[in-house]
Amino acid sequence: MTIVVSIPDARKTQWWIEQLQPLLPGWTIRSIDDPGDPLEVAYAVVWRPATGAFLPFPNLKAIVSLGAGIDHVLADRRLPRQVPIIRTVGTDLTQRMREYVALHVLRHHRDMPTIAANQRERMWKPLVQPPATQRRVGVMGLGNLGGMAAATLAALGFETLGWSRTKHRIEGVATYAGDDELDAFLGRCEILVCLLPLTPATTGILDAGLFARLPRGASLINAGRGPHLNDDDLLAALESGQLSHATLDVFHIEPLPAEHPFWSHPRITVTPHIASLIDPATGSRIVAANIERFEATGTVDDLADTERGY
Ligand code: NDP
Ligand code: OXD
Repeated sequence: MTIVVSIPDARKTQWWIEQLQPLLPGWTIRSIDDPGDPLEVAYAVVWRPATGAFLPFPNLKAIVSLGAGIDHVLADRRLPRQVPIIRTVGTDLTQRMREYVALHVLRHHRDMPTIAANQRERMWKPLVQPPATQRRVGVMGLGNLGGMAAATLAALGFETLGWSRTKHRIEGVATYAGDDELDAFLGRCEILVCLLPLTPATTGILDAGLFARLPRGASLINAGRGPHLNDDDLLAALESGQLSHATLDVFHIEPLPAEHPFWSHPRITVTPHIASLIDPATGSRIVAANIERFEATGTVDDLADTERGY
């Protein structure tokens, strides 16, 4: 039986194949571009697969997303809807996201963008910020990543809030749930972190209406997905002073096109979708364990709910 790997970068595809093969000795692991007998293909391990990529494989048992998000798989209009999707999550992913969120929340909290701009002008201007205990930070999405990020911010001393679809309990975090509690949550967020999955309900959620409900001068960190954000609304909110700064890791089009205004905006920080990732060395162990468990039991903990979209 065969496992095919599909990643838009041939070198990375090869790297994953080399890491997975010794862990799954009973399987033949091949690139999706050279799958051998298509009837033998039982699993596809993928990141941003091409439209229709799975159609040649009628015996596919599951699709393994090489990431926490499954939006890149569901985006395929010709996806065989009955095939389960397994997310790849693990301690590397949560650890890296905790680091990214802590780094950028602290950077906004201590107004490092202004201090860096002052340095460029050789300007010695001490800025006094309140301690973290007097800074309110909100996290949208309290799943694997958002839940851990919120706990990390609370441990740093921030007054931490969290919002999700259903109610969560996290020590030291004031939690809100559903559309009814969104306004109460937003009204308190001086720094807002988006770690939502991309679904029809969350597409475009970071728009002018949402920004208007934040305290004036709030800042935004989006490490969820690019289409959560209305780009023009962000530029207008920065222009009006409703928002003071944004750090963006994800974009409608990736790589972010060279002519996009975000690149040169003085109050936008662009990072190239590196908030968190799973590398083949550790990720392959998680993928292999999930495939073995799925083979044995027909399910895994990291099974996505394709109806819900995450
Ligand atoms: P999870 O599926 O574990 O958690 C998703 C969270 O979002 C849950 O708390 C869920 O609520 C909440 N949520 C979903 N829909 C809504 C809604 N309509 N309203 C309110 N809350 C909602 O996901 P992860 O934490 O593992 O990952 C989150 C996302 O982070 C990924 O989907 C991906 O897009 C992004 N990501 C980005 C990376 C990067 O490097 N930039 C790296 C990895 C992931 P509930 O718990 O109630 O269901
Ligand atoms: C993911 C990502 O979904 O890296 O894991 O964006």
